[in-house]
Amino acid sequence: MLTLNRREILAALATATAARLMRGGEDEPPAILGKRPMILHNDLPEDLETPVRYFGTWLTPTDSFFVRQHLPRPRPIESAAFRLTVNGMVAKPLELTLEDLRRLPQYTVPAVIECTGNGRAFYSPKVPGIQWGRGAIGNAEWKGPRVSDVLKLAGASSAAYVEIDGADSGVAKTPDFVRSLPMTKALHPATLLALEMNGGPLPDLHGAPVRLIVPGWDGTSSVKWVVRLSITDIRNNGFFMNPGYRFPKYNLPPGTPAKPDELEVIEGMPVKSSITAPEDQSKVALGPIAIRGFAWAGEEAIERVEVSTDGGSKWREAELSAPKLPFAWRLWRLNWQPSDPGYYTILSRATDSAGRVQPIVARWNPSGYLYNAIDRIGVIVEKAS
Ligand SMILES: Nc1nc2c(c(=O)[nH]1)N[C@H]1C(S)=C(S)[C@@H](COP(=O)(O)O)O[C@H]1N2
Ligand SMILES: [Mo]
Repeated sequence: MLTLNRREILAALATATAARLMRGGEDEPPAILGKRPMILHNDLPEDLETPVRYFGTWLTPTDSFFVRQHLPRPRPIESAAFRLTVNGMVAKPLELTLEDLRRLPQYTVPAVIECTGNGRAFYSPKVPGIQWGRGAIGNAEWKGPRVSDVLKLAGASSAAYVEIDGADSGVAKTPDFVRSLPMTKALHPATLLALEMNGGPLPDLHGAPVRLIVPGWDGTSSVKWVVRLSITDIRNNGFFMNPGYRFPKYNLPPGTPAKPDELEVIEGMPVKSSITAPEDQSKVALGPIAIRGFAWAGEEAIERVEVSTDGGSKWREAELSAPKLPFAWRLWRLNWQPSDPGYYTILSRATDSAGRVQPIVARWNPSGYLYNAIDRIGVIVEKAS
């Protein structure tokens, strides 16, 4: 096992080649591809986790937003050469330019993207896959036309699915990245083809020039580098729909395999809170301590976050940031004044607007998806010297 320090490598040092792909003429070498130093799980393709100390603002800055890729990034496309194909069960198949997409009404949606495997490292027994901790998640403002407006342009019929293809293509044993989105979710007014992220152009790492945003669903649904939408009655059955990104219908004894016909496609996300300060196992001085974190609940809004500083015996309600929205997260904070030095176990537990509460134990599954147990850290409170 690598230590935390060794995992937190300056990505710029680790992949000099990737840095060369950086466009623009900065004076000093930037951190990799416009990112602050991230927890580097893979360099090619880039899998970058946000260290918890970067969280603390409602919008996660683009330069610290996590990155997840299964395949090498596609070669950047000249804006003028870009075409989005819309085909299948449509009256009028289309090849849309970026200008066509910009001419449609533009909408802004704040939404979390959380990787389905966020928190995988906390499952016991361990499961294979990237050992994400708390940082395969971020909340950003996405802007672009609605998928529904694009489908209207093409005269899409009332089929069951939209199939979405990203420009990244299969390599070795990893197949092409294609996903199916149920039409009801595709037509939701918050489902966008994003051209912008946090008020700036969508960066290449996050799917430029066009990515899908499926608010409230698992990160995998938000296909990057979108080049084709196909209207169809058949759900895609490629790796990223089956067996990838499926969850057991029934609870499994931890450590046991799932029956393939008892796996379901993951859609909406569960209620979850994470503690971002203090850091787990850190030392803090005796005195007032701000305990902070974020909480989100997929398509629901966060109603309440409770915090315990004594291992779950007593709970206090944390202060929540406005606004209270579906899809986006809320930051929370609890001011704590421990009376004595010593070791403290701090827990956070969120409740959403549908009444869902974070469980004590997350549902173990062979792929380590959807980890959402009550969060837990330990801190050492020391007498100020
Ligand atoms: N084309 C394409 N889209 C993709 C992926 C990918 O590998 N290829 N990864 C998905 C997964 S698993 C996640 S969690 C999100 C991550 O988005 P981000 O890198 O912008 O944070 O993108 C999704 N979209
Ligand atoms: Mo993911």
